Amino acid sequence: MKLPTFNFKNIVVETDKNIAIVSLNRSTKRNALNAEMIEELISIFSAFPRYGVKAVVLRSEGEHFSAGLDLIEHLQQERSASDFMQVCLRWHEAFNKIEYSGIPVIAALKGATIGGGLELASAAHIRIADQTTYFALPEGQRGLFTGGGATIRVSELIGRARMIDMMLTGRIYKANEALSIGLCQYLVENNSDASAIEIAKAVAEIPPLSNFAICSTISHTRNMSALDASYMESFVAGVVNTQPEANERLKAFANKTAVRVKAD
Ligand code: 1HE
Repeated sequence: MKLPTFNFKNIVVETDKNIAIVSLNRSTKRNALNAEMIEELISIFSAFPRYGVKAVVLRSEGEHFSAGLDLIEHLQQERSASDFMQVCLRWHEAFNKIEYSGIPVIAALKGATIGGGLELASAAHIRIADQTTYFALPEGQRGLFTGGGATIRVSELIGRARMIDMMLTGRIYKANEALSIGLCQYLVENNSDASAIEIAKAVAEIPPLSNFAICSTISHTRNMSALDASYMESFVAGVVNTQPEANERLKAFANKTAVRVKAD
């Protein structure tokens, strides 16, 4: 798989076979998300499906995943309410591209995963933390409010009460506790990057149609009635579960050549 050369200033994109590795590359500013970086994320996540990317690792340079909204840019731009609404629409565009892309995105988290950084992480399909990772929503302390989809995604991950508590009190969740409340699904000793790459390579082996269904259908059902969601599920399953790749895998199961699902 070959991607064209992109002239990004705030992110770096590399490939490893059929997976792409997107690194936030603004560590001197603790990977704070400025408007330009959001545009770059929109561009790259829009491009991935065209180049056959099978899975994505989203990681950061430096010690912190992301310190959230670029507070200095926000201050200096003297934005009006409608200016900031437009900013939020671009954040939503970027993060929806990630969540609804149909391509699995694995986030490798470390250090500060704060505010908009947590909003970005929560758009990924799998979050891996290491022992340095911590999560916070200091919006209240800064006199701000979340604008990148946290009201939907973070509240879904941990529940409304915990999210409101984080925003009101500035409560910090360190890695262990974060794992137990669902802010991340994996906690590794060190180097969440290596674990994310390993998982990305494994999920890249899943048929693309299955990945497309897993990494978009479940998100789409959030806005549907149970009746409509089950109808859509049957529709998607009708297409996915009759694909030739499924047939091959089921034949392997029948021939006893496929791996068995065992706990030990
Ligand atoms: C930044 C930002 C930023 C660092 N915007 N420039 N987010 C926050 O409230 C978190 C703000 N940041 C911090 O609390 C700390 O910077 C960290 C805990 C992440 C890291 O601390 P430290 O001691 O390693 O770094 P530092 O000295 O605070 O910052 C290093 C540089 O990064 C410094 O720039 P410099 O030019 O003076 O060297 C900082 O200004 C810069 N920097 N964080 C801009 N966030 C859509 S709405 C979303 C709303 C939110 O995201 S609210 C959460 C905001």
